[in-house]
Amino acid sequence: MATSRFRSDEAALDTFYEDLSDKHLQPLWKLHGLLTPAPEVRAIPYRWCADDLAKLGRRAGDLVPIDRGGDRRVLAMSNPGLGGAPYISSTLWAAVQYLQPHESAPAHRHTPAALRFVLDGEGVYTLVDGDPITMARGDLVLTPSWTFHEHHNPGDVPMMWLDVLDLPVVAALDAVFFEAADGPAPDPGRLPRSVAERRWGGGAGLAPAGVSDLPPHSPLLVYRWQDTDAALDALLDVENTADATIRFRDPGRDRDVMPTMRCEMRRVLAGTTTHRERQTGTRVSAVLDGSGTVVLGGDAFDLSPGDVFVVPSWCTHQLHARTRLDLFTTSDSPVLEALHLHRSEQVDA
Ligand code: GTQ
Ligand code: FE2
Repeated sequence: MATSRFRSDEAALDTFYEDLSDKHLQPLWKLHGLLTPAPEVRAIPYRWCADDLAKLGRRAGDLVPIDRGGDRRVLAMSNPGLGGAPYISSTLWAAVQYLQPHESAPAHRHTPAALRFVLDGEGVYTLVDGDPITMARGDLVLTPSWTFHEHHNPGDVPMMWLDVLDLPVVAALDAVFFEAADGPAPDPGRLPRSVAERRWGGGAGLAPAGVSDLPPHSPLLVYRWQDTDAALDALLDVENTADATIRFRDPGRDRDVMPTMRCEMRRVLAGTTTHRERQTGTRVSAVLDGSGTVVLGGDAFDLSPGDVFVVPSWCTHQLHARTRLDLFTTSDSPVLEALHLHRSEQVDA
């Protein structure tokens, strides 16, 4: 494809611009909007309603057998500002995945890392590098970069959950690899408890000593709602506050669960309005429980259980909890922090 051809009324300069174009060169003095005073973000603040996600997920379940639609029955949230790209922002993929009773999504692995957050239901299990992880409401499940994963629904009811991947980051770095596993998944039979969970989920602040071969992500692959819920209650109580956030940690090294994605759970008590803040990087949030409003930039969105919304980079966000609000948030903050590009500020009016 030819590069841009710039124009000038001055004959010599116009010829020069033509020659530049022939050689695929561009003059910076004709290029605008590259070094902006603040991020110019194409993604817009947006909310997907639980009701729409559930109804359309069910229809996908009825209309698209998992073999006809490819490996995974997934509906990607496409940010209206991104011109039709299947991304929720320039850095994150977010989607709902729907699995009918007795269906399986076959094993594969890819360099983009994924996480699942369960907004409702139970019964599905995921094998992560062969380790069986059961999934239930409020659980956070990790499928880190290049780990094999496959989802199975042995139960009698369909199940849907939220997927978030760092796919756009990995794609921008031209580092996407994908591999299907060969052969059918071995039937785990009676489902044992995850080995990772038994090794690393022993209790608060407890981790096995002398482990020298840690993976580049959290060795604990599932964070149970019961623990998150209790931690939030305790924190609200001890801080005597109406707004508390728990961060999911890698228990092996005390850092974010994966190199590219941070996960947090926030609880805001009824009647509370939070500080108005903004930061660089994308935040994807999902309402586990409660109702209220989120103000994103100049737009207010009602929130109900199961709703998903995106806060684009440097867009202000503020919550108002009508009833007690439990909000899961994942972000690309570890990437921004690693590159020293993280900025945040409180912008209370
Ligand atoms: O569950 O394996 O939303 O590979 C996108 C890509 C889910 C998955 C997505 C995937 C998966
Ligand atoms: Fe996958």
